[in-house]
Amino acid sequence: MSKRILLIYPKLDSFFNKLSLHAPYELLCIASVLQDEGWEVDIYDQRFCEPEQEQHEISDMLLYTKYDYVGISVMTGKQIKYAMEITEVCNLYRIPVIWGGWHCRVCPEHIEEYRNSGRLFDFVSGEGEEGILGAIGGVQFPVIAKDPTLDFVTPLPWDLVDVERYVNNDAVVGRSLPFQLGRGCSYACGFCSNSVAKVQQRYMSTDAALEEINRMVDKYKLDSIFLLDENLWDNPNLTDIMNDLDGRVKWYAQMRARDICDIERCKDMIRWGCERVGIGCESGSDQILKDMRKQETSRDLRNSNLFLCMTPIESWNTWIMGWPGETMEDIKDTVNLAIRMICDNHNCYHNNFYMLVPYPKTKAARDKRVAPHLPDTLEGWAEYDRHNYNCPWQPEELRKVYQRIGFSSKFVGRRLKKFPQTHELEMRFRQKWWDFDFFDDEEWAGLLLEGKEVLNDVFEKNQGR
Ligand code: B12
Ligand code: SF4
Repeated sequence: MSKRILLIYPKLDSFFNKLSLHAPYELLCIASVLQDEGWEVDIYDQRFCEPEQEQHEISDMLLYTKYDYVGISVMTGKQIKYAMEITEVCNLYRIPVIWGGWHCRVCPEHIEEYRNSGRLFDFVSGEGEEGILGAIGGVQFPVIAKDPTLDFVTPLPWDLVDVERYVNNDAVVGRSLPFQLGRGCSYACGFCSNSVAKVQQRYMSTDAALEEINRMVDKYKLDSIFLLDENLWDNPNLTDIMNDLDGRVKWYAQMRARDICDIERCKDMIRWGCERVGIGCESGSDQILKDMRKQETSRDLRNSNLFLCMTPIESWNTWIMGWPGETMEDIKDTVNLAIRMICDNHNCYHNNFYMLVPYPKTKAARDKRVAPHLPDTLEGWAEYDRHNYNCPWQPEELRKVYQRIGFSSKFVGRRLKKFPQTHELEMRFRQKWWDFDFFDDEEWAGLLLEGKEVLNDVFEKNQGR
């Protein structure tokens, strides 16, 4: 009789349950090698489950199918909480549970304690493919560890999930699925979990990548792929892969600003069908960028935007407010750069400005002003909500300004053109950004109210879209 395993992607926090339903790509990679070893695999994505059904749905699955193991993916934050709940249910059915994923990578000591308490069968603190085979078989698979490529995840068993649930993602145009050409990143930014997990860099071979992408595009009639790579330009096979695809499918990817400051590269990106890049700008202050170990300057950010301006490629930028030690001058530099970039490039958009969320063991989390505010247990990280952190390590006068920038960033530089009711307020907020005028309490109380009304209006009209 063949062996059977259930892989689970638990819920995220409520914001992400509604938006961005990226397919559980990590589970497909693991499923691929499990199938090669003769396992029957099912994948369950809890994000689709109605809140009142959470316990029942899992119970029903465990009751009606005889699973030998359950594997759960766990990122820092609410996913831990849901993973613990699921694990409790599995324990009732005496099914051994194995955890893997980013929280296991960055905080293995907490998970070890949890395992030692007898509630968890095992966990994997590195790449899951080899790790899970080791956990369930008690043997090592050096074949994967020694493979310098990522080819062992192919072919990805997309038929284990209902692809139609994921192809229409809010963040992309047309039918799209995620794909990863390579893992790891050679940088170590002070807010990024990569700097802690030190993921081994490995890349899919050109032939395997082409076969896999072409297969996905044909089978699922894709318009685009969403590349999950953390640092695309590290990949030595990129040019060959993209040249061969020759723009047959559009793509989206994260990129570093400095990597875009090259006219030939921009020409390639257009030819290769790049639609949009996500750029982690983080700050307009060179001092803060340096402290973050970004290895980029505000000049790189401005220049990359000017390069992109000559292309049809959109940029969706992210910014981080509240880095420990950030001053009012630093914030001013950031707001100034962000507003200039929108004026320089009509294809430049900014995501909401969020507060720094220090993830375990990163440079940000180890800062002595920040560390006392962070959890140090598994249960503590399970309640860690990126919306609750309002930089208690920063002075009150800055926190007020952060709040106002954060709120107005829902309008300034966003993709709200199709909502005329936002235009007037966007112009007013833009002027505030130009003037760095965030200090009048009474005026801002009014603006916040007006803004909330407009957003409610937009939100209501788009429900059920
Ligand atoms: C796509 C993505 C998302 C998607 C969801 C992913 C999904 N599957 O649906 C969305 C957009 C929703 C998302 C949201 C967030 N994300 Co995100 N996301 C990613 C991204 C870019 C790709 C994930 C992926 O599929 N990777 C490819 C797979 C193959 O690699 P992997 O995830 O590392 O998985 C391997 C191992 O971890 C392990 N593994 C994973 N699961 C399991 C399960 C078992 C049983 C086993 C044994 C092993 C195992 O094996 C896998 C294969 O080797 C990663 C960065 C990256 N490139 O990985 C960030 C990343 C995972 N996200 C991150 C963060 C911080 C967030 C947010 C908090 C962002 C934010 N600021 O709001 C939110 C989470 C909100 C919440 N907690 O509720 C961090 C995680 C940090 C951490 N300590 O947990 C990452 C690593 C980015 C970073 N470099 O900091 N994210
Ligand atoms: S370049 Fe991106 S993925 Fe790499 S360490 Fe910095 S933030 Fe993380």
